[in-house]
Amino acid sequence: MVATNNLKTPQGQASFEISAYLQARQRLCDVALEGAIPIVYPEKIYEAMRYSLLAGGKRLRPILCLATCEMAGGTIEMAMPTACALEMIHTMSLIHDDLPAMDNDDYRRGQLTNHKVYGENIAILAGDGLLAHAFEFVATNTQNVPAERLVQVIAQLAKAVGAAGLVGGQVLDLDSEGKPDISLETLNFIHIHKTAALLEASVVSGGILAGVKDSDRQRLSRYAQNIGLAFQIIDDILDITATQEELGKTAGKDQKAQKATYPSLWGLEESRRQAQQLVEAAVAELTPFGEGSIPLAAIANFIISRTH
Ligand code: GRG
Repeated sequence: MVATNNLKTPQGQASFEISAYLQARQRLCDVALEGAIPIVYPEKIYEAMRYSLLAGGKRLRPILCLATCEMAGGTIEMAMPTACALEMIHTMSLIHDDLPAMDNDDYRRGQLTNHKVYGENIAILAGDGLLAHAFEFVATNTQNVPAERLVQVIAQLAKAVGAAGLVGGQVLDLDSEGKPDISLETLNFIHIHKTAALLEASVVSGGILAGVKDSDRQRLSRYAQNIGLAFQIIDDILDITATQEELGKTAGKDQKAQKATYPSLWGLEESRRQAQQLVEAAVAELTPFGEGSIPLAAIANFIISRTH
């Protein structure tokens, strides 16, 4: 049974229960993900893939995909395979990001990182397995979507992962370690690619599945790029202000790695102000979608009020 949007309009005033909405959507995604990777021989690799995929997480990327598809007139059923694929890709990037050769972290999503439990070799393969499975899953499980839209979605996901997206952002991020004085331009490049690209793919793929026209697709891209940068600014702030228990991963890592961050460039208060401005710009892109855009607007606001 698909959860409703919890839209309420008391005395003509629109209100929207974002935490109930996110919880319900998170549950839907968790159920779909639970069934997406059965354990078969050789069990070890499937267990490693499931260990990180099913460890929780906000499920923000799949939720964005579902919400955009619905807003644009599609259904949750049309978008769920893509939503699951986005979470598989995201989880792959977390596993690889945590490896000793990358960010070298021991904790993620409140538990030991994949390589700490399964070893580096299996963790690399678990990421590779998740990445490949994501594309197979979209291609073989999507129903009631014209093939040409599906091809566009697959292209969108691939672009977000490759050198024009996550990989490119990660390369510059690695280069910037120990260089606290990199420019705002470089910092933006890193996060537009490392963080915003997959959020953009999440939103735009939801729109493509529902068949949005080109001008709306561009609006969706701008909405997502803005929330992507706002998301990263808040991530940088939380790395300073939140505890390991709240984050589920090691806190205070940026300072230790002498990384330039938005707070290191602007300070905490200005960083919060910039994030707020980006969210306002994002929400402005949703105007033509009318009341149907309430969930996406609420998600944008959630991104800057989040505590983990
Ligand atoms: C190997 C093809 C390939 C790509 C990987 C390692 C890498 C290249 C990129 C790193 C991408 C990365 C880890 C970006 C950080 C994005 C980010 C802010 C993650 C935290 O996301 P949340 O807060 O986490 O949504 P949860 O756990 O809630 O899902």
